[in-house]
Amino acid sequence: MTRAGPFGPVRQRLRGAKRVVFVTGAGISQESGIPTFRGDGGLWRNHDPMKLATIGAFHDDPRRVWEWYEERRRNVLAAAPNAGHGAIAALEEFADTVVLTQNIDGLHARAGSSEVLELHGSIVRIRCDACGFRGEIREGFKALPPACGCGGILRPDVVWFGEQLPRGVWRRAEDHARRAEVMVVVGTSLAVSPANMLPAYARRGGALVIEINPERTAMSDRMDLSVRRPASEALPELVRAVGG
Ligand code: BJW
Ligand code: ZN
Repeated sequence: MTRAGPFGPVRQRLRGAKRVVFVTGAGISQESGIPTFRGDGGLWRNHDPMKLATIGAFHDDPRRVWEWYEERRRNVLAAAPNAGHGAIAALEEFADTVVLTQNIDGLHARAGSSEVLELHGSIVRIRCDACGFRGEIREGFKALPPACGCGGILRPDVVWFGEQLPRGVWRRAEDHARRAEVMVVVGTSLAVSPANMLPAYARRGGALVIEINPERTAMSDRMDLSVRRPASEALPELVRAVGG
């Protein structure tokens, strides 16, 4: 690291920035003990996404899908936000800060971020497509798949492959991306659409676009700066660069 820190090359544009938009993915929660999807140790190494994260898989075998989600719900509810989530929340002292997250773990809000758009839903929220029930349930379910009072089968309120993102959430996310002054893309492989279009929207709108990821991604070449460090180290430095 140089004396200017990892953000040295863009320091002038960061200092005093007033609208910072984050796009986050599983990598930011990896240091809270929540596994990522792709790469070494990723969930898709040992699990077939088409058997666990599609509505077809849920209809075929809701119990199998629910067993996987119950295990992950226990892990998420026992996890705590890390220094990366904390730094994003702390940035609110200096700039309008919005978090567009693909994560379903709720850790940004628990760290204190006040404007978080959950693009892929929430693993803590449960819904019933038969009667429209939607609510947070933190307790484990005794029987799987859990039944709704209406007789329908409950499901996690997450977005599976082939499903649309919640329309209002996506519209607001696009809008924030287009109006960003600085966009920071943290801990995502950018393999999944439409979330992976957000950096391009920001770029077209004239934003400075920075990536924080120990590994290269498919979009690294289109970033103004790629910081190859873990989120928990790089994000506190980013806050210093904007605020200090
Ligand atoms: C660190 C770090 C540290 C590690 N610090 N960094 C063909 C058929 C059907 C659909 C499609 C199709 N082709 C394309 C599609 C569209 C599809 C898609 O994109 N598929 C691609 C995979 C090909 N997308 C959709 O289906 C979306 N809906 C949609 O498009 O609707 C319109 C439509 C409908 C029908 C047909 C076509 C279009 C919905 C996507 C929903 C994604 N759902 C999941 C599961 C959510 C629920 C759950 O968690 O159980 O969302 S999949 C999974 O991937 C999860 C994540 O949010 C998402 C993104 O992953 P993320 O966050 O990027 O994680 P990783 O693991 O990929 O990367 C982690 C990164 O962190 C790595 O780069 C590491 O290096 C880094 N890292 N440690 C910083 N300490
Ligand atoms: Zn119901």
